[in-house]
Amino acid sequence: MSGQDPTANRLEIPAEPYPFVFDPKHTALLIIDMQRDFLEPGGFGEALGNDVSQLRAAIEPIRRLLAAWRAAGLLAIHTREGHRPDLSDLPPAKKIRGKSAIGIGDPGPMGRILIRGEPGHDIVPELYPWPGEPVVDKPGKGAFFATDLHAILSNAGMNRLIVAGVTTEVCVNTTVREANDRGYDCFVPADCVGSYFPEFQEMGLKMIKAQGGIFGWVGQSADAIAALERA
Ligand code: TIU
Repeated sequence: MSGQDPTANRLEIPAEPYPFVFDPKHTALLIIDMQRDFLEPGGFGEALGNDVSQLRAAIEPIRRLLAAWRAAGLLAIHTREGHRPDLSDLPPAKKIRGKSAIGIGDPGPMGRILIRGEPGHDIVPELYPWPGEPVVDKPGKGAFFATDLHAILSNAGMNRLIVAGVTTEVCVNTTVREANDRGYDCFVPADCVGSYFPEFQEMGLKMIKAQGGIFGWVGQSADAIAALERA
């Protein structure tokens, strides 16, 4: 594949467990669920008692990485977790999980919780998708489950992903594991992912890079940007 392509551009990012080598033409930046209801003060995440500042710390590093990615003319893809307004794609088990006073589909601070088309379901303004950038609506935690993400990536010739977004141990980890099983090499910039829980942030990243990079590579967004700028 890219190794036999005479026009292949092999860039290298310092990473754990060892440097991540990629050809930007065959690498997509995948930004997971940077949605207002998870990230904004007054949203669903905060209504559940979570400290959204832990997640908001990822916005500015992602914004810088996305700006560099777009400036290089590369493929960025955004995902949103959510469901149809009639809840027909919402598993009853997911609806009742947690026994929370407010749940998916209920009226929330920014419209119905995790329902497509509602203000809280949409992506934060700082990272808003540009026209032409695919937005993948996903009903589950993993971005490959019940979506056309794999088709979009393979039709575009992608074999590697840079995965950013929230939350580190839930949708980011699930997506990286799904991608790994489908043959994609994933680099996760640690400053571009966030968790409501500092211990899960740390362990979520350790789980990806353990055992020789069992699911992928972990590094820093500044090193990814520097690699692009050297190219
Ligand atoms: N996007 C994502 O991670 N969805 C979640 O539900 N995350 C939690 O941490 N709950």
